Amino acid sequence: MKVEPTIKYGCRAHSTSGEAFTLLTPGAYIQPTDDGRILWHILNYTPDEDQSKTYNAFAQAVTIWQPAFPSTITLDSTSNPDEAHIKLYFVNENHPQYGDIFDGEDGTLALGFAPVEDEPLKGYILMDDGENWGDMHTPNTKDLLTVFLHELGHTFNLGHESRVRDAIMYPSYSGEKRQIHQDDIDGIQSIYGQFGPPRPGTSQPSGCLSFLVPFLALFGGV
Ligand SMILES: [Ca+2]
Ligand SMILES: [Ca+2]
Ligand SMILES: [Zn+2]
Repeated sequence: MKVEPTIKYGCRAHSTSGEAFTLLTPGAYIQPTDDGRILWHILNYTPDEDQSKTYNAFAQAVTIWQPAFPSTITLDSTSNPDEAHIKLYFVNENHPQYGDIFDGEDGTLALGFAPVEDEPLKGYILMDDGENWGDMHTPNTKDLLTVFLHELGHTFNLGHESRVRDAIMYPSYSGEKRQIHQDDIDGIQSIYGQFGPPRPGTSQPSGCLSFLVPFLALFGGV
């Protein structure tokens, strides 16, 4: 019998029990550009892994999410952080603003922030560089792609899905997950189906209770 480590992602979401996917903030979504793009940008890199491998893992995570969206929306990279809806940022313990958010190895791995206007870190994925990151899960490394997939879900406004262990939005990390689940797709369709034809069998948004820790004391550019 496999014992799952008690490593948790650090999103600040609560879900009601017995529902399907949850949303971090009902009604919130990323407004695509006029030509239908949702843009992402990598602000910095971890010293743990080759930059190209980290970049490729993030690009792959985006590619895995893409089919969940209507065909009118394209997830695309940008070299301009100011226009990016989603920004990836690695935080080490000495960081002047965010150094106290994380907890070293294990515990919280990363934080993903919903696209809500009053959230200073909206669209940010903060990665705990107290972890040892890698391009696969090993006893000594945590898998970048798996965590990117999960945190991207939060930046799209998905909350946790505690009932479906194979969902990428399941709250705990227990090794590699390299795909998203129908439940994750249904969640994206409930948010972004407004931008294109919904897929057959798309669920309605579930009610959910969520809150974001505002990190107001940490507000500022990075
Ligand atoms: Ca940690
Ligand atoms: Ca590290
Ligand atoms: Zn999470």
